[in-house]
Amino acid sequence: MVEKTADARLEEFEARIDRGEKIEPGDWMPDAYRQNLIRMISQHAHSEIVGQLPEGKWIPYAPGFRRKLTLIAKVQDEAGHGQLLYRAAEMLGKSREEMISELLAGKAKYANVFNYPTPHWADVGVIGWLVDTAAVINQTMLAQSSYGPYGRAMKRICYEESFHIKQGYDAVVAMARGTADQRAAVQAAVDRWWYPTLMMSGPPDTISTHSQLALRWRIKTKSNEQVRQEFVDLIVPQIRALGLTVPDPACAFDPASGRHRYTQPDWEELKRVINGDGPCNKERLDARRKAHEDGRWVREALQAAS
Ligand code: BYC
Repeated sequence: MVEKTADARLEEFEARIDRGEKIEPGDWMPDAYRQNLIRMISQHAHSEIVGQLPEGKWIPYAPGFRRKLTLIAKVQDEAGHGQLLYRAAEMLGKSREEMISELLAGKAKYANVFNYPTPHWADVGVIGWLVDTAAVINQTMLAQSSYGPYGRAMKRICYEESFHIKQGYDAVVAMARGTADQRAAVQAAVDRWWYPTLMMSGPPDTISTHSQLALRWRIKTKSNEQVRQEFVDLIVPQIRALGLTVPDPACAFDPASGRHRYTQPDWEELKRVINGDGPCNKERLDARRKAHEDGRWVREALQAAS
């Protein structure tokens, strides 16, 4: 049998992507496709795991039994999402241990939003509502990813994330219809989370380093900017319907484009926060390191039993 040239294999790979076929772990793929997926999926897995912390902190203080139960369910879901995603990345050839040690060493990235504090119960509602809405818009797009295991994981995750949005929205509605103090608290939380949530969709196409390749190979099917615009168009009417204010005086509906105009976040702040210099990076990584140490005996017991 004649061995195919690298060019012919790449051509065949790209033709499969153009036909909308899914790439599976055992299929031939360019190394840059594999490395990009490992990078993105492992960062996504870390985001789910670190993302448990800002809201998890509020479990003991949740106002009432029903809110406590739904918050526990949500935080537990995030742990499950992390497991699914670590598995999807492992199938590409990088071990879970390696990914986790990079996280604990502070070398791996995870979503910027989880490096901000949650000083009030209102933050829990606003994270569920704003952050999870931004996440679902992005993940609905990623469900169409050319890499089969990632797309399938996204479908399952999006079902659960939709429940998370309801959990957050329900808490926000209760506060927005509550006392003047509750309304002020929820507005302050919207003010805190607005720009970090806009940053969550990633830098604009002009400065994004990986988007071009990710779009060419349909790892992503929309640009960061498209995803962010969809989020703004969906969420701004919801914020206003609750009598709350978007903390951006320039944010306005533009009838000509059918889109909302808005002020771009500070991209230098994103760079600082994802590179370790955000308000809570140290606290988050210390919590993960402690959890990893506390769980050592479980890993050792499982290893001894296998
Ligand atoms: N945060 O070239 P770019 C959740 C990094 S969790 C951190 O545009 P890309 C939830 C980027 O990684 C859901 N880092 O990159 C959980 C890259 O760094 P490296 C989280 C960011 O990958 C618990 C560099 O900047 N979702 O829903 O094309 C509770 C250049 O950027 C960010 C995902 O992880 C950021 N915001 O696009 C509640 C989705 N933005 O690798 C909720 C999967 C950029 O060169 N990921 N960077 O060192 C993606 O969709 C994309 O990777 C991104 C960025 C949109 C994040």
